[in-house]
Amino acid sequence: MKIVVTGGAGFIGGNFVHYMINKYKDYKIICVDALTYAGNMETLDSVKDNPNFSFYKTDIADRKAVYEMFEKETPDIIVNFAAESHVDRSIENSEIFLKTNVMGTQVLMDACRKYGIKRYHQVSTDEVYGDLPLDRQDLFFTEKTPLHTSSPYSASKASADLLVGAYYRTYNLPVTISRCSNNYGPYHFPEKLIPLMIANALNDKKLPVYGKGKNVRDWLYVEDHCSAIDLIIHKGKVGEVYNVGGHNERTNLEVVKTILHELGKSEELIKYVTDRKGHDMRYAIDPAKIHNELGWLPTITFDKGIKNTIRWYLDNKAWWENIISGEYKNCYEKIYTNR
Ligand code: NAD
Ligand code: TDX
Repeated sequence: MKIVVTGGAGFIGGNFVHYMINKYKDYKIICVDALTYAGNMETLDSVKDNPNFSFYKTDIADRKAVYEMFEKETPDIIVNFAAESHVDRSIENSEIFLKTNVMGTQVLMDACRKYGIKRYHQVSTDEVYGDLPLDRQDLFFTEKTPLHTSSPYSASKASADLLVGAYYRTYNLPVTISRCSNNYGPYHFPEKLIPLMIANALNDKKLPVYGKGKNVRDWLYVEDHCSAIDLIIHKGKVGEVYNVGGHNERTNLEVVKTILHELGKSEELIKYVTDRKGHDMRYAIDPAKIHNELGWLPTITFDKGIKNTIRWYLDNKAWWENIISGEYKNCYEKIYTNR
């Protein structure tokens, strides 16, 4: 089996590459990644010399390059992780989000139509459903919840999902879509809540909590997301959407305080800053479908996962210190100074 993993030098794609290489010794994993600010070859250090792994530095929106890769590799399955993924950046400027997340998806699916494919899998997000109110704990996102987006990022992901559905209906392209809740774990780029708070706490820098910190996210350890996608590409039904989540809801403040507690740091490091524009209040996934139909269940509790994650950031300082001391520094200043 030959599987193309786009965005494999990023957080979830990188974890998925490791997961698949370790689990399927006879599969060929082909990583396609443009190496944007979020892509990092160091994430692929341990697999880069594996004979079952190859790497293309390619933009998924570059039709010529994508077609060439298809001609050379004749893949069986595409798993599309490649995306601009940070909500705050999409609020600053959404242009690249539309190009990569929507047009990149189109190019990949056109290549699938032209060269033939067993499965095109789109890695989507729970953010396409919008948000839920804090005072309705009985409500969850199901696969039937209407798309209702808030940020330019989520609008671009929802647009891509609609296009994937259109290619299934119109051209019979064998597609599946997964919509997962917030991931955390190793190799998470330190602009996102959990790694940013770990890095700042370790450096005794202020921890910028948006608004009052009451927004709720539904956290899933990244390896559990990888196992869900593995099941969907092998056993999922073509044309279907699968929600992925583990009922691990936490307010942002709870998450930040847990990190401070685990690191033995003072809560005085918390700094409440101006809220994110259009900030979604609560995400909460109902994973009943993937559980009932494919037998998927998460295996790592939040308590265990956050400990693993903090341990990983302590043991792999070079990986993230390289990032926060480089070009990303300017972006951090832009988002957080005078906020
Ligand atoms: P990330 O930002 O860490 O990684 C994205 C990767 O895609 C990077 O390696 C980057 O270089 C690459 N990339 C960006 N533009 C590209 C392009 N035009 N061509 C080729 N490669 C390109 O993102 P992530 O957090 O790993 O998210 C991966 C996917 O999962 C995204 O599609 C995201 O929408 C989705 N998702 C993320 C989460 C989460 O909590 N992080 C949750 C649900 C869904
Ligand atoms: O400095 C911060 N302070 C803060 O309070 C940052 C970076 C975030 N936050 C808040 C905003 C959110 O309520 O923490 C929460 C999580 O923020 P992010 O880590 O930026 O994630 P989120 O906006 O929830 O989106 C993530 O999950 C869904 C991913 O980045 C998306 O790619 C994915 O689709």
